[in-house]
Parts: sequence; structure tokens; C-alpha cells
Amino acid sequence: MAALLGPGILLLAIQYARRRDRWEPKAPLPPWQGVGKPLGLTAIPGGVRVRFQGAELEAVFLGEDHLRLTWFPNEAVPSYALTEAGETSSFELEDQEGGYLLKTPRLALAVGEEGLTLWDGAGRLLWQETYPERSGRAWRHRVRLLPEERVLGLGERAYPLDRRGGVFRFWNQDPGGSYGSGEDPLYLSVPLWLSLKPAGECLAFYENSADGFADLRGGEALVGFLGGTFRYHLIPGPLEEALARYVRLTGLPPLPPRWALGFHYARWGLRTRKEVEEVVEGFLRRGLPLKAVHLDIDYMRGYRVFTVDEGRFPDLAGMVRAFGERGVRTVLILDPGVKAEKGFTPYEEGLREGVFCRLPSGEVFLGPVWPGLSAFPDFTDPRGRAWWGERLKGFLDMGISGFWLDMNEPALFAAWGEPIFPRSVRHSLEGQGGDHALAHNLYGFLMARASFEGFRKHAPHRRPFLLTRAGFAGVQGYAWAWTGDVESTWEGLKATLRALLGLSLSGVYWVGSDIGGFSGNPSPELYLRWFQLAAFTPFFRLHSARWTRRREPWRFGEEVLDGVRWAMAQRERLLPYLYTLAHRASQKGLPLLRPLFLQGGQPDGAGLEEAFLLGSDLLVAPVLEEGARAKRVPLPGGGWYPFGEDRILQGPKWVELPAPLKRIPLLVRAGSILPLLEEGGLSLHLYPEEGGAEGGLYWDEGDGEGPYRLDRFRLFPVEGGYRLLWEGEGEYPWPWEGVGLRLFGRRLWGAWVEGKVFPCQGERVLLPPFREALLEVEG
Ligand code: NBV
Repeated sequence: MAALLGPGILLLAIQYARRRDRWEPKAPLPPWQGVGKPLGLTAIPGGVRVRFQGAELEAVFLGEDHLRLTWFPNEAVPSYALTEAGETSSFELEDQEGGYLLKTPRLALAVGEEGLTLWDGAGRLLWQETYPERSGRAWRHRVRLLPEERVLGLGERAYPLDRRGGVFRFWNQDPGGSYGSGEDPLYLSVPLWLSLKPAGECLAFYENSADGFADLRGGEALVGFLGGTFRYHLIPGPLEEALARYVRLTGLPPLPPRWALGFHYARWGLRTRKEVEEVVEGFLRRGLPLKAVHLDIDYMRGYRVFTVDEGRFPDLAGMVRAFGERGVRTVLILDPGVKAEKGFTPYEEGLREGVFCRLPSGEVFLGPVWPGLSAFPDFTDPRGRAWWGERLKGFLDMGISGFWLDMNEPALFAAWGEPIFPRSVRHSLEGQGGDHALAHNLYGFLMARASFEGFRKHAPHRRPFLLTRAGFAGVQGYAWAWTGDVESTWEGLKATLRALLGLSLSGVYWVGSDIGGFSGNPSPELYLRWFQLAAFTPFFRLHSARWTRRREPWRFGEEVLDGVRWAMAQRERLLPYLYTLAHRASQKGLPLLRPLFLQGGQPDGAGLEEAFLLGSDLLVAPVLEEGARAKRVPLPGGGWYPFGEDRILQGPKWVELPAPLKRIPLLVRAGSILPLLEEGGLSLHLYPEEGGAEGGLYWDEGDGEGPYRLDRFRLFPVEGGYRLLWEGEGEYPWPWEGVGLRLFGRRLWGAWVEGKVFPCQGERVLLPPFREALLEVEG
């Protein structure tokens, strides 16, 4: 990897790897030792403390459906991931042969001779583990897996969504170069898994930021961490609810500014203002709806963070303003490393204020990254976070709309071995002190938090937009994430979908990938298929490495350009639906991207990654195979309309749908109402099932915290047609002229509102705002 970066960096990378090996001699782990049997117990608020030989277990109910287990002794680390402490709940305690039973109405925990067993309120087995073992700072335990059990989640992984059979590491890492299927670990760790089994579903979250592993190769999960607190939370299913519960515990994803839901463009290697302007012009001239342009490290002076190369990017503020006037926002990349250079203000200030990470000797730790040897802010120090947040002010004042946080695993250039800090580097950890082994996985997450807080402080009337590569449980409260430097191959495309769904099942809902893959040259077909997938993932961005061929949509010929137009047009059209999902996620913690099993089940033999849902109503069936012009789609239970068609297909079953190069199959759940932008206004697409249909809309100014409106639409079958009711709340006025209706399944003739008739024009009827409308259908 370092060789790609030029001789100067290569030399630093060799010197660094040597130094790191000296600082960090490899020591084997001492032998693992069990904790023995339970010896006695004391009641504490919400739970018990159980004594073992040389260890203690604390079991606490934080609500009837949330159990927290903590083993002692341990190294306490501040609880960064959790935003709520949780209220302890009452429970019943019974003595049992060789142990104890703790019960709430929704959970029952048996503390047995050999291990712990957990059931839900209906007596279904959720979790069974043998008591853990210790080795120095490390803890590990074994959790039984049933033959039919599937294990999902575990954060960002280029591995099939059912993780059984794999070994995974929780350790944020830049794979270097680019990655394909099977690469592990990747940039963003979330030590969480979902157990999907007929017996009883549950979610397990390990609140531990140290280097960890999950070995799922056999009939048990062997999970451990090489330090920190061995603490885990168990929440019973159904999984969608458990996930929402976890997201509420670790941070709801805030409502993003609406522009961020549009199409973003990035490219590493655009070296001048002129090159960027040409690209933006290229999109706008062709009527391609570009909403944001991201500037990669090329805008900086010698890659120094917080600088702008005035020679190559003269009057950046002027450029940002001019783009803004044409509806295009500017996002800047920021890397955490601060060039260690005398006279460079951020470095000197950072030194003076003591915000950089240090070696155990007290010296500031320096590692090689883009600008050369650099110092790194300690984001586990409140002063470090505040210092970083202040540095964003200049860019925010200039009208920059968001920041893209890269290299924050944190990654370094090392000629061999792990491209990261030595584990002995010291961190504040909110003043209590600790080493990099504990802080590593938190670094990117806390950089996102620092950026979020700085953004809030210096642009209080705008919603922060942050994109991060690394993160940890809870990062969804501050930033979106993208899946990094994936290779430009069909395998890379599949790995991407897996990574995206895995992140979504780990609470990181705002996710996307580099369209076409980062590091290579996709064929026109792969490029288009990737575009089509990305148009229906929460974050929609084109990006590529500087050594690849340029890939603006018009560079692949007319057919591809047409296909891109279709994908972009669907995205634009879906904006009200997507924005409503964004609001729901921010309030209730519900995922945007959902594997099919979360809702309605799947037909037999369906893999977990052949199709997915965007929200609960739109099924997306991406094409992941070269040459395919049809797609076998697994339909979940219930009725499904091909998008914009009148026929209903009944699930669960497999259907084969056409997938010509320019399109992928989309289906809409029968019983739903989709709010869409069409013909310059808002249209409701009504897709009734027998009982009617229902849908909602959230809308506001698109940024800031002003008034909003929340509309609810309900459609009921009546003689000769349907009755449509519209209820709303909130102060934001209806911003469109009336509302368009399109009915699927039956032919709409017209509608009546307050005794006045409005006939259908083409396929659509345009109505003034109403509380009740009667829809008349033909035949
Ligand atoms: O800043 C350059 C790249 C960026 O384009 C990419 O998206 C990141 O994932 N960055 C990695 C650093 C260099 C990687 C070789």
C-alpha cells in the first residue's frame, strides 16, 4: 500500500514500522482460566451481584426486556456508546438447585452451576452460555448456537449476512489498497449480533471497545475481548424492535438536512478548482440532479488539515457560494493527522493546548500519514474534542455544508504489520487514562462526535452533515458511514451489499458505497448496476481513486447515461418517502435498509441478500450478476405490486422479473401509500390491498429546526371505489399546489372533494388539500 504513495512516504512507513515493532514487542496471552461455580449472591438495585472464585458477575435489568451482564475484575472505560444509563427495573428472585432464577415479565435468567440461560416471557430459549474465562486483561465466553440459528449483524463485514461459519475481529482497520469479499476486519466495528431462530430471537451487544473477536465456526459462538469491561446487553426480539431499542440506547440518527438525501459526487485527484467546476457544470448542463460535491485531500496545501491550497483552489469561498446558488453543496474531507511542522498553526496550537496523543514517555506520538509525520488529536479528551470542533468554524463560515472524515480508524502508513498506532499510546478517556488498546475502536466515533459538536456550535441553524469511515457502536448518533475502498469488481459489489446490510443491522442506518467501487475501472455494466443499487441505499455517492479512469455518468456512452438518468430520477421521485423514513429513524430508531426477513418472512431457499427493503414498503432487487437481464426475486409474505403497475403478486414466493440493463425490479407492498415528487408536486401512489392502504409524510424546510408537518393518509374500500382520509399535524404549511393521486390495481375515474368532482387527467387526479376524498373507480 505505502508503495503506492511515493518514495517519501514509503521511507517514513518503513521507519515507522521499525519503531512500532520496537515499542510493541509481541507477548503471548497467559493461559485462560475459568471462573468456577457461583458461590453466593447479593441483591443490588435492579439485579444481583454473584460471587465466583476470583470473579464477580453483575446482572441488572434495565427495563423488563433488557438485561445487562458485567464481569469483574475489569478495566472500566467510559460508556461512550450508551446515551442513556437506563432505569433499573424490578424483578423476582428464586433460589434454584445449584443456582438462582431472576425474572421480569419478559425475561427469565437462570444463574446455573455451569453458565447462564435466558428465556423470554413465553418461555422461549434466547441465550445459553457457559461461564467465561480470563487471561490477563482478556475475557471470553461461549454461547450455544442451535443448528438452525442464524447470526446477523456484527457491523461492517464483507461476508455473507448470515455470519455462521466465519471468524470476525472487532478492530477498526483500513484494509489498505482495496478490499473484496472475505476481507476482515474493516473500518467500522460494532460488537453486536442478532440471533435469528424459530425458538426466540434476541440481540446481544458487547459494550467493549477493545480488540475483540467472534468465532462462529462451530456449534457455539466464542466471543472475547483483549481488555476493557466484559459487559454485554441482551434484548429479546422481535429483531426489528430489539434493534430499535438498541438504537435508542446508543443514539438515534438525527434528521439529516434534506439535500443530503440527493446525489453526491466525489473524486480523489481533482487537483484544481477548475476541474471541480467542470464536473459540476457537466452534471448541471445535462440536467443530472447533483446535490453535493465532495472535495478530497487535493484541496489542501500539502495535505495539511484545515488548510486550502490557494494556488490551485483560489477563492474557495467564492466557489462554494457559486455552487450553492445552483443548488450544489460542498463537503470537505478532513483527516485527523496534523502535520508535525514548526510554524504550522494547528500543530503549534495543539501542542500548546496539549490535545495530542502521547507515548507512555510523555512525548507527543507522531505517525506517518498524507502530509508526512503527524500528531493526532486525542478525541477521548473533552479538550481535544472541543479543540477540533473550533477548527471547523472557518470552513462553516465559508458555507461548507458537511465534512467527510477519513483515515480515522486511525490509519497510518506502515511498511509492514498493522497500519495503526502502537497499543501503548496513551489516551485521556475522559480524564481517567488508558491506552490505545482501549481507545482504538473509539477514535473515529469520537472524531465524529467532536465534529458534530463543533458543527452544532458554529452553525446552530444548520443540521450537521458528517460522513465517517471508522466508527463504533453509537456512531449513528453523529455521522453517516460509507464502506470505504472496495474493489471495482462484481465480487466487490456483492461484498458492498453485505457490508451495507450488516451495518444497517448494527444500528448504522445511513450508509452507502463508492459507486463503481473505489480502486479500479468498472465495466460500463458493473458501473450501471452499482448506480442502480446505490440509488436505493441511504447515502448515494459516486467516488473513485485518483489512479482510476474518470467516471462521470456521461463517460460510458448513451445507454449507460440513460440508465443513470432512470436511477437518479427514481431517487429524486422518492425523496418524500425517503425523508419520511429519515424522520421515522430519527424518532423511533427504525432501520432504512432492511433485509427481507425483518418483515414478512421469505420464500423457501431465499438467501438473505438477494433483495432488500428500503423502509417497510419498497422492495429493491439489485442485479449483482454480470450479463443478467432478469432477476429472480424472493417476495416476502403479503401482496407486492411491481412499482407503477396494476398487478399484484402474492408472496411468499419466487418471481422472475425483467431486469434490462437500464432498470432493476422494484416492488411496492400492497397496503401502502407512497408519497412521491412528480410533475413538480406531490403525488400519493395508492397501492391498496383488500383492507385498503396507509401511509405517511414528514416534511419541513429541509434544514434547521423550524416547523414541520406530519401527514397521515388512510384509504378504505367503499362501494364503487375508496374513501381517502387525510389527517395532519404540525405548523409547516403544505408547500405544493394540491396533491396528486394515482391508484394502482384498479382504474381511477376521478375523485370528489366537498361535493366537487375532479376527473382524472391521464392516470392522475389533482385535488386541493382535503380531509376526505371519495375516489371513484371504473368498472
Ligand atoms: O483521501 C484519499 C482517499 C479517499 O479518496 C478514500 O475515499 C478513502 O477511503 N483516502 C481513503 C485515503 C487514501 C487511501 C489510499
